[in-house]
Amino acid sequence: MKLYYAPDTCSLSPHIVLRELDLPFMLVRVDNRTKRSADGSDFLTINPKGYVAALECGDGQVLSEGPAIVQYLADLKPEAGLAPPNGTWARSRLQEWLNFISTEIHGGFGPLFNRDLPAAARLWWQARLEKRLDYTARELEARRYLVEDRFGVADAYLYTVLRWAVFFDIDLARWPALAAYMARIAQRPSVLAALAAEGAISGT
Ligand SMILES: N[C@@H](CCC(=O)N[C@@H](CS)C(=O)NCC(=O)O)C(=O)O
Repeated sequence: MKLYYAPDTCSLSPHIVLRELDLPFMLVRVDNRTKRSADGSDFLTINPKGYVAALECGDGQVLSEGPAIVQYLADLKPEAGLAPPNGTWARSRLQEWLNFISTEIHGGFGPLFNRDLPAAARLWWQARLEKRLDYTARELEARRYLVEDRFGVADAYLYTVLRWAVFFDIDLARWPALAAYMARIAQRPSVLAALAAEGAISGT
């Protein structure tokens, strides 16, 4: 398998999952500005949507959309327990979290990356995002991980997007449960190895 990634982006989530599962894979870095891949390919021929992550699955199939990729990977090795079995209540709970992280947190950070965003709009988006963080922190006051209280693919994704807080001076220490969660996940060997391999630059 080949994971197309860019440092400090959402592709860290499937990267962590690949390492958690100890699956064989190659990393291919994408320049998000030029849409060229480090292996020389035009990334738009790999993922016409033009964004990471994309997973080339080895049979010519390319899967995009982080929440789909991490579930695909987890289902390759169900015994690792990174996602509950399909058809169970816990799997629906996982999908609820993945969708929330994708639309409300990942999508909530999105406009903040726009340097031309007017200040009033920036404040509005940041306040909205912080409400989502309030909710997430309340959930994590009661448990260590998002689903079934064991590390899983939703945690890889939440960790990945919460790392972006540092770019916008959003201090996660305001939410002790989130700060503790980030510190806990940052210690995982899969996370340390993925960050080192990507040469990631942000703080957490
Ligand atoms: N819906 C996609 C969004 C992926 C996404 O936002 N990728 C960003 C990095 S976090 C990207 O590569 N952006 C480059 C661009 O849009 O040109 C997913 O969940 O995988």
